[in-house]
Amino acid sequence: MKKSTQEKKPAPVRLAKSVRLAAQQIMAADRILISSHVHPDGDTMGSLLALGLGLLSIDKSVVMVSPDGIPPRYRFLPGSELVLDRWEDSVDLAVAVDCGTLRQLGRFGKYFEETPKTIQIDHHDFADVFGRLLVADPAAAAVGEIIYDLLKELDIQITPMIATCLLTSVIVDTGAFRFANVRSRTFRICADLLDCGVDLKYLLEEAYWKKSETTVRLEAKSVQHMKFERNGRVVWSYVRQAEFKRVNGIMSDVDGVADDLRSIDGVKIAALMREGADGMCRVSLRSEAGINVAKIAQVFGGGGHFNSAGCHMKNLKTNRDKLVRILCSVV
Ligand SMILES: [Mn+2]
Repeated sequence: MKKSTQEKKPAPVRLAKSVRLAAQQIMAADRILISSHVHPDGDTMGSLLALGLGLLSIDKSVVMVSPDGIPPRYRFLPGSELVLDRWEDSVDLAVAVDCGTLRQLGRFGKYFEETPKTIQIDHHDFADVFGRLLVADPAAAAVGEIIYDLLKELDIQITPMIATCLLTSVIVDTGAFRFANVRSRTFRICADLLDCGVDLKYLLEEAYWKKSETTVRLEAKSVQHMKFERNGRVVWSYVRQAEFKRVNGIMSDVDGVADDLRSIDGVKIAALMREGADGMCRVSLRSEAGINVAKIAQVFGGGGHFNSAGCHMKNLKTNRDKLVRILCSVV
């Protein structure tokens, strides 16, 4: 999830303090579980791996988990082969990266209810607090920026592998530095990461440019299905489960489509609905400055950022009409 153009008041003291507390809890823990969110994106994957590899480098016992595994497009990330999608043993500290709600942790949510110490590292504007320690910075373009601070606090050396994970997190959540969430500190952190030895050309190719043929075929479907409302101010589209199946595709293949829809001249709100195998539908919302789509996502039990949010819906027929009506009412 990404983007926000809302004015934000950073709280540097509180943030620095929570980063310090997180570092203390990490150093005191024997076995640490770090989890990404369901439907993982580059921010949650890069943050998970950067923190996991960092802690392994100082000989901490770490379990890296991702409830939905690793999408093929992020398997180039260093350490991705260490990430598990199942884990049952207990741990004494659980850390969630880039998760705005407990539900986003899927099957690993139970660790955040059962483990005595839990840390939620997040940058969503509209999030639930479920971690006993919250390390949140809504001004951070990506959670990778907060992980960078945490690694510095832990005095962990940022190796080229760790830097690659962190830079991926920032590149993906800023749409390769195109979104309004980019701040001067984003560039400062990225400049430092480049100095740590990242191969930027390779990384941009892997994390940003490269698309599978399946992705392009599914993007074509989403273009075919576009519906414009309110004189082109609202656009919505969908990809059916049968269409995913026909090209052997998965939901993450069309991660970029919601942003593409929003980039159409005149569009103020864009919605993309992806139908899952279980009949559940995943909705991604994007908006231009001034329109809070996280609030709309919350109506359906979701959340996210001011200009980039998402939710899940059952009963697509009824809910789709309701969603489109709400989208049309705010522009
Ligand atoms: Mn994020």
